Amino acid sequence: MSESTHYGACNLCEAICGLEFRVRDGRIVSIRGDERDPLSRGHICPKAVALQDLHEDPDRLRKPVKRVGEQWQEISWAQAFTEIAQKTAAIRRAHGNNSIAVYAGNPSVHNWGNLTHSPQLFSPLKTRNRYSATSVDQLPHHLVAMWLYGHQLMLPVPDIDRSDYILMLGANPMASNGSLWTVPDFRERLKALQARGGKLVLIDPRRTETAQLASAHHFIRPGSDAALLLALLQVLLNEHGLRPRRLAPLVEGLDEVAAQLEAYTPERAARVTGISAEAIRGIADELRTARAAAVYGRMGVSVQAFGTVCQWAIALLNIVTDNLDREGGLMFPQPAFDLVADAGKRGHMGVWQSRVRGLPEFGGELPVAALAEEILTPGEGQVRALYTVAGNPVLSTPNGRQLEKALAGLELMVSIDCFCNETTRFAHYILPPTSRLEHDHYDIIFHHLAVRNTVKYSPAVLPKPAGALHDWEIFARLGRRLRAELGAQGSLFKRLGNEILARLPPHRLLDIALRMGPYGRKSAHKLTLAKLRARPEGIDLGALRSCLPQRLKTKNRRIAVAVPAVLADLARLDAHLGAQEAAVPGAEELWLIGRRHVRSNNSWMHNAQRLVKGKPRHQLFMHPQDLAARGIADGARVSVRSRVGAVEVEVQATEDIMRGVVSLPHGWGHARSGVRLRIAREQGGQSINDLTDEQALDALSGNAALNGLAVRVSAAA
Ligand SMILES: Nc1nc2c(c(=O)[nH]1)N[C@H]1C(S)=C(S)[C@@H](COP(=O)(O)OP(=O)(O)OC[C@H]3O[C@@H](n4cnc5c(=O)[nH]c(N)nc54)[C@H](O)[C@@H]3O)O[C@H]1N2
Ligand SMILES: Nc1nc2c(c(=O)[nH]1)N[C@H]1C(S)=C(S)[C@@H](COP(=O)(O)OP(=O)(O)OC[C@H]3O[C@@H](n4cnc5c(=O)[nH]c(N)nc54)[C@H](O)[C@@H]3O)O[C@H]1N2
Ligand code: SF4
Ligand SMILES: [Mo]
Repeated sequence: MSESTHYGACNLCEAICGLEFRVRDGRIVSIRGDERDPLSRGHICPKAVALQDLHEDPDRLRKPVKRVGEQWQEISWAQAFTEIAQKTAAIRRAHGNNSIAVYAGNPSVHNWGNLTHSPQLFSPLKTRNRYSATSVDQLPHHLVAMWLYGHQLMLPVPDIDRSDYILMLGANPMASNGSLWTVPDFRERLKALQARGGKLVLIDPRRTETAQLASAHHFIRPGSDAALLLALLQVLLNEHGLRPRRLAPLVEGLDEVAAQLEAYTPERAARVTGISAEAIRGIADELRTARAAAVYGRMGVSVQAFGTVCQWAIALLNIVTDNLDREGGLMFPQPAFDLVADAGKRGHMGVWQSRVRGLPEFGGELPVAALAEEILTPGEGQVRALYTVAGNPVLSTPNGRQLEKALAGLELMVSIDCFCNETTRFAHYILPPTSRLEHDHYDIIFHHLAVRNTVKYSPAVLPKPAGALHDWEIFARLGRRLRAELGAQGSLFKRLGNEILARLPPHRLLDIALRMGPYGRKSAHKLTLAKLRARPEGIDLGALRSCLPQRLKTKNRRIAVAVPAVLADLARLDAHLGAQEAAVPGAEELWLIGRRHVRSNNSWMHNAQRLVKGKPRHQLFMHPQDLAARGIADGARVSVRSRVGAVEVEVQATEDIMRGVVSLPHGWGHARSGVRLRIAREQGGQSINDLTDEQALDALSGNAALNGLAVRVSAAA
């Protein structure tokens, strides 16, 4: 009997918790939190043990498969790569570069091989039809970061461990474990904040798991946060005449903003948000007087019709109160593998538009709400082939039924994915990578968002099976075949560079990046991969430090807050607020919002028995008075209808949701034909994205407005 212990980081969500794995005879026998991890300090959630379930899942694909009619045939990698490369090249020759689209899903940012090697596959395609989960998620954050700080990845995080006051909107870290805020063990950090006499004030249409711990919670009508945030800014800028002192040399345009916000009074905000003017002035006072405060907002305020205005206003609140780049306020992490140093990835917008609706690209990607119409609408540039990587857009993007129709008509669809799920069942080829336990990991993204600067390399826990390929190897090999098929591209040096990069495994790139990085050979740390290997629990690089003047990437090295595009969007906001003022809560139309649960992760972890056991968690939450008004009983089946579709679900009465609001989690609805997820299929539930509307966008960014959708609910027939 052989037994061994391994250490690593969990890469299921953004918290990157340190784990300890015990392995006996090639099988996992336990997964526990690693108390020595300097960031997570032993914290884990129930999903960590599901890493074993994912690995052992009999439904997980281990070999490439090709769809022949209704059947899936196992084929060799060589056959898969040859056929895919030939078919892709033929489609491109016949219909041009943009006839091939790419969609990258959420795990792409959690799997470092995708980050280092996906350009091998996608750059040679030269397509403008690139999509990802970013445009159903955090796009407004990138846009605001690019405008204010000059780099799309300059996303400051609340320095919770030293803060005294956090105003949080539309986030539920008790379920999500933090987002664009790597904050493992949020509960303990919050308790410590409260023990110091600090406060967490939460704004959410639902009394969430986080609300239960908050010092104060205010219900808000979905989609009205911009009115609240602008009123807070208005009170601080105009009623108090507040201007930052410490940040003054860096900031320009505040007077212009102040003048534009005169009309956003707390009284007006009260009428649309449901939060009293007195409470709004109270929050402004608390923000103004707290020793160190942070304003933070996530999915609820990003993925709604005014996501960008909200994120801009949040950034400005932190600037006006002098809390940006300050201990206990909002700080910029400084990771060892530092992408902000990469001048090439600063971000750009509107360099091209989508063909059908004219939506702007951001950072080289188009809004995914436009993907289905780009496939379905005939004409030059119509999408005929699609690659999906680590994504399940049928369940994750608005109007999933429309996307299903589109996928069914593709000439070629290739999915790099471990499961045959709601999306990949439409593929002609599924290319499955190794499991998360079979490859090594370094978190390239989330150290940029972490509440402490730390660094950690996680070697593979289990050996790679014979014949299996990692994600990065699939990208590298298929990319090489494709380049050959498309004809050699670029200069000799460019081709040489490609060949070298394709052969270098991610860990070799990491070693180079560490040496070149801020803790590398020019620093006292002298980080190398070897040093990381010797310290598998991770290395502490210290608390977050003020760094804004050096890190700022804008051309004039200042923060120009009066962003013209945002100020221009206020007219759209005014029209929306007018309509919302007139709305009667709980009348015919209800506002639909989403939710997350700690035992679930987007759409793809419902095949783990350990996570789905117990009573179902996908009911529609609805206020008892809204139910009574419709003569519907708690627990009944109801029909929920929107402009694009209808679903039938079970309803659960709860006073933890605001009147006029209903909530349904996303990622459910697995019982579709051809889905090969035996446990998930049995779970019931419907996809909220069969209701969400591909036309409902934050017009400024192109991000989908998934929260705050108007729906009607009635007893099921
Ligand atoms: N367990 C678990 N963890 C996860 C995930 C998961 O699926 N499960 N997903 C991961 C991913 S991909 C992400 S992006 C993060 C997301 O992380 P969070 O944003 O923290 O998670 P959500 O639960 O989506 O929180 C959004 C909150 O916004 C509220 N809300 C909805 N509409 C509005 C509105 O108009 N205004 C306001 N103020 N609030 C509103 C909702 O009630 C909800 O509580 O979580 C990550 N972590
Ligand atoms: N209505 C509504 N819709 C939402 C949201 C919401 O709050 N409400 N949240 C949105 C958010 S924040 C996000 S991030 C998106 C997520 O949207 P997606 O990224 O499209 O969906 P996921 O459910 O994360 O699907 C992940 C896929 O990756 C595969 N996979 C897992 N690990 C790996 C790996 O290591 N390699 C490869 N190649 N494949 C892997 C899984 O099998 C699965 O098919 O959903 C969005 N959709
Ligand atoms: S919170 Fe859970 S899923 Fe997220 S990294 Fe930690 S253990 Fe993994
Ligand atoms: Mo996300």
